[in-house]
Amino acid sequence: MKKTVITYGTFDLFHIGHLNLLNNLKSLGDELIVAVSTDEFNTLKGKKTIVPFEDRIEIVRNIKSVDLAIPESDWQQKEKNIKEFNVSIFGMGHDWQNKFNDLKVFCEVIYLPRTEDVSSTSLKQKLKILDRSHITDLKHTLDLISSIVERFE
Ligand code: C2G
Repeated sequence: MKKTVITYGTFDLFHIGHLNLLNNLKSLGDELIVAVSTDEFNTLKGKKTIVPFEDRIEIVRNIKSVDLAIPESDWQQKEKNIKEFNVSIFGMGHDWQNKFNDLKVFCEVIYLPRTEDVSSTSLKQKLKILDRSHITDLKHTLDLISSIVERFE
């Protein structure tokens, strides 16, 4: 019987942490389904994203390990998805450790190690430093420091 694995996430600024998780999950079964959080659901999660949903799901859809990508639009759809796709394994990164144990009545629930030192949040911070307005702020600060130094010369 085909072993289907499912996972859920935002997958903003798709990075190696996401790829490692998807590849690890696919290695546990024959088919991997990924539910990608819609922009509206991310607002519910209190999560701001850079990349719009249509692009995030299209990127995930084209990852070699992914067999099907579907929208994640609410917290309650997991049980329905597990039943409709006859899922054997529900998997997430361990930052969600024990948060979805209620699904154990429907399928195996696993939490895999996260990839260290990379996250959408850290990438956004790095991008922010490159942002023009940030450079303008830095220039103003330097001008202020220069004017202070001149007074003491
Ligand atoms: N992840 C990882 N290593 C990282 C970053 C993320 O293994 N360095 C994993 C997370 O643990 C998660 C998946 O990649 O299992 C997707 O991460 P996010 O896009 O941040 O997903 P999140 O916003 O946590 O949404 O209903 C569940 C939620 O939709 C999960």
